[in-house]
Amino acid sequence: MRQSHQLSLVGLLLFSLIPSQLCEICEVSEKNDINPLLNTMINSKYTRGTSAANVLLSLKLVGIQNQILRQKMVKEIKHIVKMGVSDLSSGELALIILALGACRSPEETLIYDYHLIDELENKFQAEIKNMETHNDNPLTNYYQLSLDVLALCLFNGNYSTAEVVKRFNPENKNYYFGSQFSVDTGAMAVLALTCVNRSLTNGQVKADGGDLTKISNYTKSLVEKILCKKKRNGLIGNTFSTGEAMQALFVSSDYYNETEWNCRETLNAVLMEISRGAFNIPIAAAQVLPALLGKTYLDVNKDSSCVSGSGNFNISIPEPITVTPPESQPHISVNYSVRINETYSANVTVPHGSVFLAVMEKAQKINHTIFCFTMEESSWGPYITSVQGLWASNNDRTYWELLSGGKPLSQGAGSYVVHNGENLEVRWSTY
Ligand code: CBY
Repeated sequence: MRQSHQLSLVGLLLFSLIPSQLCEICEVSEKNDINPLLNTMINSKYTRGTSAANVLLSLKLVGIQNQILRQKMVKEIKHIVKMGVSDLSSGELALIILALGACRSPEETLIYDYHLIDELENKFQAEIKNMETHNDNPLTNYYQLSLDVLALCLFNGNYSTAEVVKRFNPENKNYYFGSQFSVDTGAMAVLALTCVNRSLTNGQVKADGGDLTKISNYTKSLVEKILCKKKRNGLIGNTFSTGEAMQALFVSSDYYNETEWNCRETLNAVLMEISRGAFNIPIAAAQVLPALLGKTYLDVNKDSSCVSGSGNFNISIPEPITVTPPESQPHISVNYSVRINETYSANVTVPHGSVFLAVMEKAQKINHTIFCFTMEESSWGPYITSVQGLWASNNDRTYWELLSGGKPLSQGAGSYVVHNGENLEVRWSTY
């Protein structure tokens, strides 16, 4: 064969390899891109409770060996476990188990010393019991029930496959908030169902063939629903659900066609959001990180995944936060309303750069009867539990929805920065 022919054959061969390689490699190549996420996790003063579990899980999965940060999170989790886990919700405990148990590290023993698997089995039972007595509504939500099944499945806890089949049908209302399919919830359910499917397939857990078929069908349908939520820019659901949607799609590639999802496009959209500073609270950074390095929560008991040599990330020293003295801050004014059946409104002036919560506090000062509210600290920041004495309830699927210009916000009251002239609202809603 002439040399030029040989060369062109080699060229052809290389060319034919490129597309398939491009499809498979969907991980950040420039490690600096994820530094803002690491800095958020490091610099945060308050990485409490579930947030600490999320951060530890994430660091372990991607193989970040920063001992100071890891020890800080382990200490926080240890403290919670020692105080007693009865006040934790089922999903909070499931996350703690995942974080402690990931990657065979010394803190794994806490799971067994404190019988955390038994505790989770009980909490999962309590969720099911509540569904039986309260019109199919769990104590918490299906995102947490999925975390429960995932942790029980990965750490050999007891759960009934029949119960999983009964509860996790994709048409179940608990996957929806209002008419909207919750991508976060669907993604977590796909991870849980994939774990159950794998246990059934390799004989670890016994079940009849019908259950396996149903679990496969559910997974397929959930994956379809997730892919339907893909936006033009590549995000799936919104900024904060995309990382978990990616994890779900990584483990379920048998259920969709290569042409249905361009992982690179989604990855680039997330990188864009990182550069915009969107993941500026520890839990948001922790939830998106594993997917960016091709990891999923199903890798927690895979030895190989946790020592991925990603140890030498360039983690920079925290930059001092510059605080502008309050006097020099210009003020902005917004319209704030509380809507139950009637709408109660007020014009509220707050310093430039204030968050939604500051508006609510200011309004409360103006008129306590109309604008009084209560909140609870959650891993995502303050969650508004009541306004005007009217309380949100999981049993009734009621909550206080936050809106701007009539559109629901994708951030909570402690994170959303308000703008001059904006029409903000808290609305009594059902989901
Ligand atoms: N985590 C949980 O239990 C929460 C699960 C979750 C699906 C979660 C989103 C996803 C996640 N990754 O953690 C979730 N939200 C739920 C279940 C709920 C419901 C809570 C009640 C229940 N049954 O447990 C409910 C009421 C439907 C809900 N979320 C309300 C809200 C609004 C809160 C307003 C308030 N009263 O304070 C709000 C602000 C939406 C709105 N416009 O009113 C909201 N949620 C948002 C924005 C979010 C996202 C937070 C993003 C951010 N940067 O702050 C979210 C990530 C999350 C937390 N909710 Co909910 C979804 C998203 O945008 N992708 C497990 C536990 C162990 O940690």
